[in-house]
Amino acid sequence: MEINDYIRKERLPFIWCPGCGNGTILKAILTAIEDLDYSNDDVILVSGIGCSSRAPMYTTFDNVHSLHGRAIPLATAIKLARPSKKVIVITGDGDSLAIGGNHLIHAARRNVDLTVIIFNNSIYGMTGGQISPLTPLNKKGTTAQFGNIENTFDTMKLLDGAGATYIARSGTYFFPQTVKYIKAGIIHEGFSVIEVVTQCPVYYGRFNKEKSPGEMLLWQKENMVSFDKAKNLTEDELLNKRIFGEFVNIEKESFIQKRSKLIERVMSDENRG
Ligand SMILES: Cc1ncc(C[n+]2csc(CCOP(=O)(O)OP(=O)(O)O)c2C)c(N)n1
Ligand code: SF4
Repeated sequence: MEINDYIRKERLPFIWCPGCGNGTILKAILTAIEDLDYSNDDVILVSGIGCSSRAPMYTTFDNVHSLHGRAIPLATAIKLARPSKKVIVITGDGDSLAIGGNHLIHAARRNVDLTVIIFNNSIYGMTGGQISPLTPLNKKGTTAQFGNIENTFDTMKLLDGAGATYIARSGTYFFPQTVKYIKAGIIHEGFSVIEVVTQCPVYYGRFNKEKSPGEMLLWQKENMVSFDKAKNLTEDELLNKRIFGEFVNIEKESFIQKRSKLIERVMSDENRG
């Protein structure tokens, strides 16, 4: 299938504002799925609530637009019921790390076979620019008009600590890398998360005087440092930079694999007496 075959054309135009990065990430997801040669029946997209969570509705896959923060438990249930399907969660930084943060860390701990794509625009877009757990220190939002005084999560460190077996960060400026990490995440057996830094010019950009979507993309070009390059930089040199690349890519028995073994054991003649 080709990328256009995955687009639900009757749902167009997108609700997204001009210059929003969400369309770029959706294209990266569909390019990855096209490269992997999956059909409509192979993939299920599950999202929460937010501008980013609208993405599945523009696709022809079976998809569920669920509740704010609750996409991961729903996706887990779908994966358990249909283990042969590739279940992909589409979520915002608020959806996944604020209200949905607990689900994210426990899915990582269990190594559930899901791929989670975090659209990180550093803000709550849909509800008007409130700060999220990924709004950088001192940056502004409607709930932090004099600058954010809260520290942010480092999603990569958080998920590494929680047990995720594939984690990567990219940005809308780095399209080929984004596709590459999404593909790697989808074929990975276990819990995979790809955080994609993206631009919300309407709320994040406007409040923070980042004038245009183009300038926001150039910010990524100049301030996102590759994982390998970052190893040779000091903490001071890395201040205010974001590192992109694959942070973790390990093999570990996944939740579905363990569950299959458990079912086999429980159903064995020995246990059934
Ligand atoms: C239980 C619940 N709480 C709050 C909301 C309101 N709400 C909808 S979207 C959203 C935040 C969206 O931000 P994010 O997840 O970062 O996605 P974005 O819109 O930036 O893509 C909030 C707070 C809701 N719909 N449901
Ligand atoms: S509010 Fe921001 S994240 Fe939402 S569609 Fe507009 S630019 Fe995109």
